[in-house]
Amino acid sequence: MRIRSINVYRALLPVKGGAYRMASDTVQNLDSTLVEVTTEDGLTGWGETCPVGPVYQAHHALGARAAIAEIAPGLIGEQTQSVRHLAKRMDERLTGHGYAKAALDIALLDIIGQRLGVPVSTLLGGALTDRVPSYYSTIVGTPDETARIAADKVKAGYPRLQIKIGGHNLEQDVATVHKVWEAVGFKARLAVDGNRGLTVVSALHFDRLCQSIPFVFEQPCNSMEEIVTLKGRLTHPVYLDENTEDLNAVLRAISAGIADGFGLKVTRLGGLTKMMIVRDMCSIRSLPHTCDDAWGGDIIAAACTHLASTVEPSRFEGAWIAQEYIDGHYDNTNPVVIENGHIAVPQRPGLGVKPEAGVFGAPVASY
Ligand code: 0XW
Ligand code: MG
Repeated sequence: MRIRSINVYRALLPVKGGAYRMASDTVQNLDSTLVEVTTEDGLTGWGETCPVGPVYQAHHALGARAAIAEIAPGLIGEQTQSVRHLAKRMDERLTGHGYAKAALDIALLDIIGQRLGVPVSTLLGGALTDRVPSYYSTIVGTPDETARIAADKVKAGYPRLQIKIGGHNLEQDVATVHKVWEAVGFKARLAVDGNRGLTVVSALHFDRLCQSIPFVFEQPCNSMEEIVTLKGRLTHPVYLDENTEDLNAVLRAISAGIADGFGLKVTRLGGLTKMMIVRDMCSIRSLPHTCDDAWGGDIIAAACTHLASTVEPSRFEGAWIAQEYIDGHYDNTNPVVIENGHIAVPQRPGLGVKPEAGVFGAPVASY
């Protein structure tokens, strides 16, 4: 069945609590782009891409919509049974911009799943579980407040915490991680995320001053080259996040042994189809990873959860979704929610989530 139309919508997602603070940027209001792809026989599939502001990585909301404007007209009339065909058509229209193509990739999988009567997780190779662990990500804050939040979130059932550091002084970062460790100890696995904010020098000092605390050190410095220079000099394992800009970057990080694991974002890698490849590359080298996106509502949360359910659980670091920071849902009948630090995998055909009629207002573009 062929694509009849593509509508593009915008959703503004104010950050619950006021602000989400990382070393690289503080964001207060996120601008999400949704695509609704309709086939000639009236099936609709949804996709979403929502950069966490324009600074976190080389993505921005207007860029996503401009890229979709280049691509979408060329998809009208195309067959929907092959994601590979759709990927080829998208690449013929626009080079790069995987984070925009990701929304269309997700929407197509939603359509195929509904047509076959299977959840998207089945199209991704099959779920290994019906409930995936999530992790809680704190914002850059004071040591005492961060430790209090960390303890609360462990009590709420999160098996893993990600503590944000960077963007202020070393003393505060060191104190934060020590206080969190005193508060939660081995009750949760810990990641410490620098969000590109540390120099090599400060990463080395921070690492040594926290030597006895077991955590993984996520994206300490800006570039993969800086992180290469840390190799052999750090106590803690290093995970890459923002530097995994595409499949080639992941391939380099794995083959050169630069990363011990990854914080992965579905849209940054170009969608679920590309994420499957990365999942399998990580599996070959037994590398742990997350399955997240930078931000977004129920559609992207469902996409992350479907993929997460297909990752070998012993190597899975959790699916981060923005639900804790967003008021309300696109689909109040089948919302994607975190309960006891875990997310139930949608079981209905396709993504298992359908935005309610009119929830985004009028489309901002139609093709
Ligand atoms: C914790 N996250 C998944 C949410 C924000 O997008 C930042 C990100 C990260 O790990 O850097
Ligand atoms: Mg990160």
